[in-house]
Amino acid sequence: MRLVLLGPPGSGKGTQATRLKDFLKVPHISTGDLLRGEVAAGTELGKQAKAVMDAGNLVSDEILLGMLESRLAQADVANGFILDGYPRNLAQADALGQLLQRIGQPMDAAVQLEVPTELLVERIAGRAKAEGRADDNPESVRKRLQVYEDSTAPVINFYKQQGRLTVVDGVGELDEVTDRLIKALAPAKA
Ligand code: B4P
Repeated sequence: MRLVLLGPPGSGKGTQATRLKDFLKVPHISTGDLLRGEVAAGTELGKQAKAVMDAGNLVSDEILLGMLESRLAQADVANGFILDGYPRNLAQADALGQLLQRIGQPMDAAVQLEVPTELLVERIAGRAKAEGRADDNPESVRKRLQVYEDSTAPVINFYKQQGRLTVVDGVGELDEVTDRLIKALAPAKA
């Protein structure tokens, strides 16, 4: 199964991907986690990305595509993957389509987790308290939500127009949302 998980910051993409990977038996690839890994390791890429991420902006398409290409070249993605956090704009959606075609791994499903904005802000505020992530401060969160509206929402429409989008309600207990996702993915998994 090659799944692209879409949704605004705080919609539960990372949270649910962690759960779904056991069900689908494929790795969870989070571009946010890959970037945070680079920052933590103090690499040149991480140094470039940190300020951009902390401000709630998107890291350059070129860096992201390079990072994703090398991750998708690893052996564990042979049976598929859950992609979380990519694509985040139309250029990335286009690059992803070309990359998957080149490596012979076409996308099976694109799923959008839908959550109202007030709840997104509440969840991220909760994570800020619990984990202290550098980009979970109110100013950066406002920016991330704006970037989502401006750049990522068109990606949702792009997949919708292609008839490839499934929308799943992301409100509720973690198990409830996971169950909804599993039901929504059943046809693509079969
Ligand atoms: P990400 O790491 O993707 O961060 P995110 O959008 O906030 O989502 P995340 O997956 O972490 O959170 P989740 O919704 O699961 O990106 C961070 C930054 O990296 C970006 O701003 C950008 O700078 C950069 N970046 C990443 N990808 C990029 C790309 N492709 N191009 C350019 N730049 C890129 O969860 C949030 C919180 O909600 C958690 O605390 C969780 O516990 C809680 N939660 C989840 N589900 C819940 C539920 N059902 N009920 C209650 N709480 C819930």
